[in-house]
Amino acid sequence: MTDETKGVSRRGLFKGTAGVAALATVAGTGGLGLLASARSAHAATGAPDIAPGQLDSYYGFWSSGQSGEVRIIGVPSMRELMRIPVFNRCSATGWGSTNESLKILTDGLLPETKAFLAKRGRVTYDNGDLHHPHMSFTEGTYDGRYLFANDKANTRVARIRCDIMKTDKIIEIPNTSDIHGLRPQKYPRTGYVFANGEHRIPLPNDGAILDDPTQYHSIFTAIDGDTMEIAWQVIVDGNLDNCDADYEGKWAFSTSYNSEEGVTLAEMTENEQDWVVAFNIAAIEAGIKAGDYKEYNGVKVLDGRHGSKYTAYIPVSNSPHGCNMAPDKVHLCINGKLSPTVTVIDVTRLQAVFDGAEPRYAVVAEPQLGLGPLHTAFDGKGNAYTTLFLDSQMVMWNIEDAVRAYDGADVDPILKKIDVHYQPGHNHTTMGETLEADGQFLISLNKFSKDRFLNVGPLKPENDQLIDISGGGMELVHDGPTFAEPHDCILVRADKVNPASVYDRADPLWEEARVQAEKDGVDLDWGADVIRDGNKVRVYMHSVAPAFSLDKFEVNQGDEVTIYVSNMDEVDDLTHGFTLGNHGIAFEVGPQATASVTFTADRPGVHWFYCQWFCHALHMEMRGRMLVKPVA
Ligand code: CUK
Ligand code: CUA
Repeated sequence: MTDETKGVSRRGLFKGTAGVAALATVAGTGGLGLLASARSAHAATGAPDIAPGQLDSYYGFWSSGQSGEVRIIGVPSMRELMRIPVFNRCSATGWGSTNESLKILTDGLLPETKAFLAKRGRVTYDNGDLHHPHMSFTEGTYDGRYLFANDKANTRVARIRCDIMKTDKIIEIPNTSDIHGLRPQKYPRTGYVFANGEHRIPLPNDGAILDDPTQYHSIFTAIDGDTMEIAWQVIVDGNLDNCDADYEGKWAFSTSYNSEEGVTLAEMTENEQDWVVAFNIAAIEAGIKAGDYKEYNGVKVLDGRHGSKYTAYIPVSNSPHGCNMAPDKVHLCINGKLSPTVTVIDVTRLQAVFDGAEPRYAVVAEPQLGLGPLHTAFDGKGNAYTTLFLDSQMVMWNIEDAVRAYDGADVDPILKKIDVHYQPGHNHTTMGETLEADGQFLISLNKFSKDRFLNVGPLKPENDQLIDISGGGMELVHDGPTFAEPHDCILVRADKVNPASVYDRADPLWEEARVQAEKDGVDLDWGADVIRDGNKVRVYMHSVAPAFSLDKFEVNQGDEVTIYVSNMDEVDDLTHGFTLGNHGIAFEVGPQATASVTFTADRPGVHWFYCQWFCHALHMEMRGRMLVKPVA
């Protein structure tokens, strides 16, 4: 296949020769023709110019912070492709009101949380604070199975199935408060999902200990990514912030601020130094086997405070933030935040530290990069890119040069700085947290957009900027406004992700509907049935554009009604919806999917239900009536 056949202009090709040459080395990985055209186009026009109908080369999975969802953004076009509801509610898809989504949103809650919510007339939380979406790994690279994400607000971890791009598990993490840093194990596979409890609380947090911060703890959690059950937890000193894992399956790391274990800002920033905690996975697993733990809420909790064989505390400057493992398998970058430095730890030296070496022995570089380093990304060619929050800059530097400078060589590791707009938090490179880091694009997730877009009032969007790094430098090529508030993203080569276009009728998502239909002797696929069971009524219908299989059904006022809708269209992109007027009920029914909702029919009268997903020329006619007979 030539670039001509991908629709790249000749002019663009000539202008983009450097990029095209670089691409030749990674060709055959799918969809890369686009990179050439995006790059050549921006050379001509100043922005990545993806032709209509042209596909992106990378899936970007974006967090959304306090919005509680995950967004899929095409890169390099920066087009928003989809939103995946996770901890939030979604008016379009019915996430949070269908039985299938409520099961996922409630099953993993702790009993005391369920009781707390029940007293407020609710079954689950309505909000979340999703910072860190990361894909499952096999042997150091993305495997396209799952995404995992944290909820800082309500101490939960979610899993998204990448075959259908829907959340399939949400669990609440006991014994800890406010899950922040989250990363999957990279090798040999995920495996564990590591999650940091940020805020220190008493254990147990039952009110027996209140204003005595010396008895608060932070806890590091390892979740089994296959079962979404908690494998073990480790109590640590200090606060936990961000985390990462190595490429050999030996270590996990967390940045830790507040070594003072204070509870006020002044107390938390008093010390000159905080630390990185290194977790020794093999030692922890042996400790679990040997029974060296206490059980809290059914979870095995090890003591990893200072002096334990499970952890090492490596001093770094006050209040480190980002924790990023380089794809060279050796260097772990700890971003200084309050210090202008990034501390580089050689993970091959960690065993020596566990064997008794002085902890700073593991530090092999500490370049001074600028003010407010928060996060670092990698190009797979030995360079690192660090966001400077206070300087509003991205700095590109060479890791080996930083190591040599730390050894006394007269070399400046800084290669280039560019302005970003404004105050960047996370950054990310294409495939940059995997062994397949390809050094094509860099994203800067900026916390402030200020004057970069039309003024939309006091609340302004964030600004996600795309930077082309393929030519060995940094060229800012795109501004992309986003709603509150991406903290982190990953950029996954398109061929790693292969979602289905229609559901499998055997999908476990609606297992309960399947079981109930069987009990009721009803065909879930093709049925058009109303089953009465005392004051419970189960309505089964299917949809084939442009009709539901029932155009009316009748229930009595006060009945508990469950409506099951199966979309039997087998056509790519033929989604139907089910909205029940004046009942606050609306949900998506994807092709070959079943979805259901349960409510009490306590409004006598005629209520129309309709399909809210434009599906056919007769979409407006795709509707029917629910007749609610008053009870005298
Ligand atoms: S944190 Cu937000 S900028 Cu939650 Cu990963 Cu650093
Ligand atoms: Cu079915 Cu609109």
